[in-house]
Amino acid sequence: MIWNEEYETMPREALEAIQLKRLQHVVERVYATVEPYRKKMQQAGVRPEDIKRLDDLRRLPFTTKDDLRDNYPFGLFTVPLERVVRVHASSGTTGKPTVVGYTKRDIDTWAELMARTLACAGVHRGDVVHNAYGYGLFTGGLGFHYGAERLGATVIPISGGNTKRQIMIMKDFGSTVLTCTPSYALNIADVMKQEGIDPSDLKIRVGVFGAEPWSENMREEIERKLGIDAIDIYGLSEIIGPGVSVECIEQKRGLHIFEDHFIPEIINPETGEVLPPGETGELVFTTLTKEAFPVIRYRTRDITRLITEPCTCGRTLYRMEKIKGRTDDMLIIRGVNVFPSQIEHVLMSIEEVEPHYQIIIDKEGALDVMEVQVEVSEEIFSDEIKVLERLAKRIEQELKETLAVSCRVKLVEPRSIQRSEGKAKRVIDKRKS
Ligand code: DLL
Repeated sequence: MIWNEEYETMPREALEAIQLKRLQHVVERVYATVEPYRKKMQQAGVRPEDIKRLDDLRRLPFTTKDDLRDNYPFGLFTVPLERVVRVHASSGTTGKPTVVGYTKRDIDTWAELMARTLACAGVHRGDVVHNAYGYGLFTGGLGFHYGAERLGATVIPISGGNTKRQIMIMKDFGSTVLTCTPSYALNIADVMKQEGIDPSDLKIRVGVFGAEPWSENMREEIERKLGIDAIDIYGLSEIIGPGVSVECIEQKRGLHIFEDHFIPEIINPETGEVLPPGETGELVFTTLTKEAFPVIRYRTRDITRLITEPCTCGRTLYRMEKIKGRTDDMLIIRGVNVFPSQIEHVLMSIEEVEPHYQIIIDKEGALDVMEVQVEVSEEIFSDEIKVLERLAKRIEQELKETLAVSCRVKLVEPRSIQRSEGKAKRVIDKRKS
């Protein structure tokens, strides 16, 4: 089902006309109300009236995470705090969190976008949505909650953690939709197996998973283990939270971006130059309708490409490919660029290993060394040492072929790698400490 037929299937020309009008409005507003935006625009020699065509967007300066930090906590809000009815924050691994604010109308927009998102993933009125995204400053829990309510589904606001209880509730309440991070979905599948629960005894039909990168192979693994359709959803706090883009159940290929609210651009992360459609680079977003916290050309650091070909689902909205990694995720191992997603892809294609892994980077003398720890099943772990060694060597070989750099593989006992209840921590870079 398409939640908002008018906007989601609009001819491109009409959509672009709306985008331009909204863009002009938001640029005027930040220029008039937010000092740091005005200053940056003045330095770049561009005024709101210079935005005459959509292409003029590229004349505006970028906004980065540092701009948000420099104006912590509320410095980039365009409205007084009395009009802000909610704040969220992104955790951030170091230092202060990034704070974002919503007016009443922003919350309403977000609920509409999340209703569209869920509908796009094949969720409908009458579904029972088991929402295991974390509630709190993280945007996942409440974002899904409001969207599912707007859709007319029944929400179970379970949040993350206490996996055995989650499974009991899913079973007893007849949940039909599971929403959580993909790593937590796998964790749930494993606990079900341990508890001797057959997923086919549950009514879960579809999962809407995001908030962290996951490979195609990981999707297959989740779909097989839980017997469901697994849909990818993308978003980030700075833009609105979840509800920026999502795959459609019809294709599961590429995530439709709600372009009447957000303009995507792909840039070369080194030069800042805008790349032509179809090329891979850093994703940049401008919000068109947010009131309290609009952002202009926000550099997400996420790497993807835009797909402009039409989709069979009927939506005219462009799609973005599944996120490949982040510019700041990229590991440089002895001068070679490595994305954790490439490692995941290889691991998930090897039948003998489990989908639980961690990447540990360290230095030995001047040399970077990378160790990939991955769990194997009980049966394999109790096999002869020789068998294990042979398997580790085989994985090392496959990783080397894909990554063009060698690494060590350590096969570890089942359940020895810490399980995630939210975003998984895959990489430990000891060179940084
Ligand atoms: O993770 C919002 C969200 C909640 C999205 C629930 C989807 C579902 P932040 O905590 O601000 O917001 O983290 C945003 O997470 O820049 C990406 O690097 C990563 N990310 C989010 N969704 C995906 C995805 C939420 N589907 C950051 N695939 C983003 C890959 C994702 N990475």
